[in-house]
Amino acid sequence: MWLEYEPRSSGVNCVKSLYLSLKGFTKEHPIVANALTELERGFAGMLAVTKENIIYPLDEAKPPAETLALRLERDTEISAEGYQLTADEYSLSLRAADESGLLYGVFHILRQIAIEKPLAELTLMSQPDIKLRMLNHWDNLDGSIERGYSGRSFFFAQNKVLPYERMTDYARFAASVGINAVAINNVNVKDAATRLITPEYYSEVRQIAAIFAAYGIRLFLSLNFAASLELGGPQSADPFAEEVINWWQKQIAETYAAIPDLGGFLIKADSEGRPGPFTYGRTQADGANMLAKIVAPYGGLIIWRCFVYNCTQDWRDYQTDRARAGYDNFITTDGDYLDNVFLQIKNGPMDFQIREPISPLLGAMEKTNQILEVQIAQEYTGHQIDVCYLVPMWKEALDFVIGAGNDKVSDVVSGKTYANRGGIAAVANTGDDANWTGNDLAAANFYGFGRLSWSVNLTAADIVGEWIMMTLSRDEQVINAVSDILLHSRLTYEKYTTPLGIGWMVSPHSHYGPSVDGYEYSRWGTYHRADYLAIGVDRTSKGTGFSTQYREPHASIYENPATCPEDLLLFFHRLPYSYLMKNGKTLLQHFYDCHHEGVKEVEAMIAGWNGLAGQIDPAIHTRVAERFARQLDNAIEWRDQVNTYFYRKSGIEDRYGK
Ligand code: GCV
Repeated sequence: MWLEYEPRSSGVNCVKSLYLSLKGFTKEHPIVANALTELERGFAGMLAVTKENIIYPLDEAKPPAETLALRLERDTEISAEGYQLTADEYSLSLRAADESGLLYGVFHILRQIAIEKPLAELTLMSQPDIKLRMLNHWDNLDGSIERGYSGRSFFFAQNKVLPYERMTDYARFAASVGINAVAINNVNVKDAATRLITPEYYSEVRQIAAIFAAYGIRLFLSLNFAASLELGGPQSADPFAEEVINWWQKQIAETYAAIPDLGGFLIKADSEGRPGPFTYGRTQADGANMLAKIVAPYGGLIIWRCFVYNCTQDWRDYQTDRARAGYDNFITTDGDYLDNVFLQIKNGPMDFQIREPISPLLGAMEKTNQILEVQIAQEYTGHQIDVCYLVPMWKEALDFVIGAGNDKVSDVVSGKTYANRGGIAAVANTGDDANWTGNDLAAANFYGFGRLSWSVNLTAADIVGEWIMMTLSRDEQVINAVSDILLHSRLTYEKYTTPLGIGWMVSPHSHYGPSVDGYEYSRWGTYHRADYLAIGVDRTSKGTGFSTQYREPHASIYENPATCPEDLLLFFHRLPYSYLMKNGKTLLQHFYDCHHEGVKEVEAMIAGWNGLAGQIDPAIHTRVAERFARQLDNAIEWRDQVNTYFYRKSGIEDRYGK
C-alpha cells in the first residue's frame, strides 16, 4: 500500500537522528507503542535514521545539527482524535488529547516525509470532519468475499479465523488514513458467521478486537437478525416478543463479557432474503431499537442498513420502482430511533451504479443518525480489472446540497446539521492478493476513502497526487500522467458502459461485462425498458413519483428533462431516441458516440501508462499493464454489444456509419 517507506530524497528533510520525548502519554499504551514503532519504521526506511539514532527522552539541550527534536505531548484542549503540529527549524511538536490523535499525527508526519515536503511546514491543527469512519468487509467465514476482487479473505478460511499478521498490517494502513471502525464479516450473515457472537469464536474475535484497538479501530460484527432461530433460541425473531428480547439480552451480555471492546453490530435486515422485522409486522425502527436498547449499556452501536427493497418484483409491474424503496421504507420512522442507532444509506437509491443521483433519504431524516455508505470494492465499476477512481463520485455525494438551505450531505454525516450524529462507511476492496487490491491502482480508492472521510474538503486531485507520491513516484511527469488516468477514469468507465444514468446492463450475478437485457426480465427491479422508440423509466411525478422524494429545488430540477442534469437524464426520464441533447445530437447518437469515446479514452490511458515504463517499479508497471489489456477488451465488448443492441432495437444508423 503506501507504507513501504522506501528511501526519500534527504534534500528537504536532512535528519540524521531523532530526539523523541513523550509527555502525558505512556510508551506502554498499545496505540502509543504502535505510533512509536511506526515512527521508527518510517524514519529508518525513508531517511535512514536507524533505531540507534533515535534517542529518548529528549535531552533539553539544543540537539546537534541534522537532528529532529520531536515532542509528543498530551493536550486535553484538542478535540478527540485531533492533533496539532507545530514546527520550527529543528523541532516539531505533536500534541493530541488522546492516543488516537497521537497516532494520526505520527502518520501525518510520515506522510509529509513520504511526499518529500519540508517538516518545517508542519504547523497546523487537524481533526476529523466525520467522527465514524468505517469499513465494511463482505468476507464470509469460508474465506470467500462477496464482491471481492483481490483474492480471498484475510480474516477467515474454512470457518476459522486466520493468523493475525495480515490483519495487523491491514489495521496499520487503515489507521494511517484515519479509519476508526471496521466490520469484518459480510452483512449477509449465514451459516458459521451467525456463530461469531458465540463462544466458538470468542478468543479469536477478542484478539482481532485487540489488534484493531491498538490502532484506534473499533471492531464491529455483522449480525443475523434471526440468530435466535439458528442458535437454539426461540423460533421467532419478533422484536416485540419477550422471549426473543430475553434471548438477545443474554446473548449480547455474554458476547460483551467476552469481547468488551466490541463497537457494536451492523445489520442487513429485510433485504435480499435476509430476515427482519417486517416478517412480524414491525417497523425497521422496532427491529433496530430492540437491539440498540440491549447494546446501549455496553456502549455499543447498532448500524442498520437502509438497503430495503422488493427483490422479487415482476418485470411486468410498472408501478413498483426500486429507486423509491429506501425512502418509502424509512421516512416515516424518523424520530423513532434510539440514540445509538445509525441508519446506513447507500449513496444512490439503487445500488452502487457508475452514476446515480444521491439517495433522497440522505438528509431527509432530521431526527436520525445517518451514515453514508459507498463501495470501494468495484462491483459495478470494473472489478478492479478496469481502472475506476471513485473519489470524485464520493465527493459528489458529500458535496450534494440536500435542499434549499446550504446543508450538504457532508454536514449531515458529520453531525453538523440537525445536531444528530453521523458517519461514513465503505465496502472494502482488499483481499489476500499480495498487493491487497488486485489492481495496484485500486489502492488509490482505499487511500482516497480514508483521506476524504477525515477531510471532506480535500479535492480528488489533492488526494490522488498524495497517493501517487506515497506509492509510485515523486517525479512530476509520473504524477501528472497517473493523476490524469485516475481522475478521468470514472467518466471513461461511464462512457463505455452505461452513460446518462441508465445503469445496469451488466452480466447477471457477476456484474462484470455487458448484458443489455441481463436483468431486463428478472425480479430485481433494475429495468431500462428500451423498445424501438424510447428508453428509460419515467421517475417523475407523472411516472413512479421518485423525483418527488427530493427536496426543492431538486424535485423540480429532476422533474423536467430540460433542467435535469444530462448525466442523469435516463435515470429520471423515459425519452425517445430522437430526443435532442444540449450538444445538438440525438440521444441515441450521443449514446453511440459515448461508447466509442470511452474505448478511445481507454486506449489513451494505456498509452499514458506505457509511457511510464522505466519510471516506476517494473513489477507494478507490468501488473497494471496486464489489467489495462483486459480493460480494453471489456470496453470494446461493452461498446459493441450496447451499440449493436440499440441499432437493432431502433433501426437507427450511427451517423458515422460505425
Ligand atoms: C452484500 C448488492 C450486491 C450484493 C450485496 C448487496 C448489499 O445487491 O450485489 O452482493 O450483498 O448489494 O449491499 O447488501
